[in-house]
Amino acid sequence: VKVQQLHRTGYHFQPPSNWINDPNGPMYYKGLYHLFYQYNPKGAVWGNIVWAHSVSKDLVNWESLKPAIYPTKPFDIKGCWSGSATILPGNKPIILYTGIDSKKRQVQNYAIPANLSDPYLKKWVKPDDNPIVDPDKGVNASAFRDPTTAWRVDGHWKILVGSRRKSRGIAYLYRSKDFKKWVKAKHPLHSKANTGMWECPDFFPVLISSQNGLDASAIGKDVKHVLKVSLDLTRYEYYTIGTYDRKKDRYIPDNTSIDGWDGLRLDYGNFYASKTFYDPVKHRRLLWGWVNESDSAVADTTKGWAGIQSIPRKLWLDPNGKQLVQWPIEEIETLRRKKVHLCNQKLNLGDHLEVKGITAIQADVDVTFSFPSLKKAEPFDPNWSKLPAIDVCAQRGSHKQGGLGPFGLLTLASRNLEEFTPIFFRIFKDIEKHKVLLCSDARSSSLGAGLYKPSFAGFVDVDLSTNKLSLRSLIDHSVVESFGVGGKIVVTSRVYPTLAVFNKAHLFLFNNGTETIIVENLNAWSMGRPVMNIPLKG
Ligand code: DQQ
Repeated sequence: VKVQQLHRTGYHFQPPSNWINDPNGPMYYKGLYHLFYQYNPKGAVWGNIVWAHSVSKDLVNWESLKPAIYPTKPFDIKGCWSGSATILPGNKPIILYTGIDSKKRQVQNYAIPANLSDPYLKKWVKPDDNPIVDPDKGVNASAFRDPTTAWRVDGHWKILVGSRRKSRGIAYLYRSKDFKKWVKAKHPLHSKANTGMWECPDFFPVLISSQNGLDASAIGKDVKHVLKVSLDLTRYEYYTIGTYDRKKDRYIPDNTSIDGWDGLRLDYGNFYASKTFYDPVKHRRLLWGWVNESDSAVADTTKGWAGIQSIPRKLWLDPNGKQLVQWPIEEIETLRRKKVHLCNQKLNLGDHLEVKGITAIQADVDVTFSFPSLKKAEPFDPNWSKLPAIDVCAQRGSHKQGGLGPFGLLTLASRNLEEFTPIFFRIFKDIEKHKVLLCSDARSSSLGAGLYKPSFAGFVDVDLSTNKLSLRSLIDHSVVESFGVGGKIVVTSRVYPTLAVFNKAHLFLFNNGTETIIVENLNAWSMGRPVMNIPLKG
């Protein structure tokens, strides 16, 4: 299959061809960041899964190596599924991953580098004492996967394995002294009724009043914990902030957010099977997520590739302690090329203002809007409080005239707006306070047929006393990753324009509300192309 360039991303992580899904085992080792990922070497659909392997000095430019882990032994002969890396004392990386064994059971295996003096960690060994965790009698062997990075408490290593019992989602806890003999804890770390299979659990500490990250084993009074799971049922992820009781080995979510599928989301759009790791170089916790296609499998096969990884994001606890904040890694700014700047531009009802002079197909846009007051905010329909944000966005969209908003960006737009992906705010007046919706609405993104075009959206808890809202969007051919309010809300969309392609894509600012909006400050850059998975020489 000849790989189609149309819609291929310019600066998002992807291999030269074929299918990818979950990011696996991200880590830093001897000067290099390593990213592994679920990969089909044989085509652009899911199957034949191996751990592909890439390395980078800056998380922007990537070299690809040969697959690190692939089916060879009875304990993984039917597939090498997702997992995580842990750096053991003495700077020794170890990978835990799910093998599909010869009986099609899901088991947990380990792999270690063949040569610790090779910073590329090209060769991995899967010792014969695998698997190290078997599904016991009480565990569903076809729903038992995706081991986390291990953390250590009082000389004991701990990991989670995602699972379910009937429709209850479960994060099983295992303990080990030597990383080889693992014993299941009597109680799971956490579980929740009616959430279905928990894929790719992630469990990590965050600091209460710092943007710095922590190693998985960190403890202290100023530490909270985060539990994130990927829900197979809805294909969305949710997380809670909570307390980790190290004595009882239980996680207790705070009651500041819903512990369930309609709880907090890392991303209100297309983002799944995400995973964080601690970056010891810049003392930060970084997040990767799989951003899959929203086109048909037939189209994926035709174009010869499917799936990308998100831009890595730094993440930390919001000062209010109730949610996480995310921001694209600062390294991505090295790709910024030509810049345009706007300030104090008025947007009246119905205005479209083109942002000219950059490559709108591959851009980084950062904008702050202000408004004179909240008076004109449209009322919040009480019926909407039962609806997910995506449905509220579907009802109001970017077209329906509002009071305060909709205003924002029209990304990947054709000249005459036959196609555009609007990223916008709508502000509603509710009984006690205002509600702010950020929407990334793919419904108008393409004239093409057979596409999944959801009106992705989320509500964001924001202090409106400054009469300002900010938005940053990373636009890249068929993906728009949008960070609202300094990263308090993120929405990612995959879109496939037919007219707004290559140099025919445009970028506009718009306002469709009766209140005048001021573009206080806008910086937009053309984005360059990094080295993206060129095979390492030698
Ligand atoms: N993808 C992997 C599984 C995981 C799922 C298989 C999540 O390990 O549960 O490719 O996307």
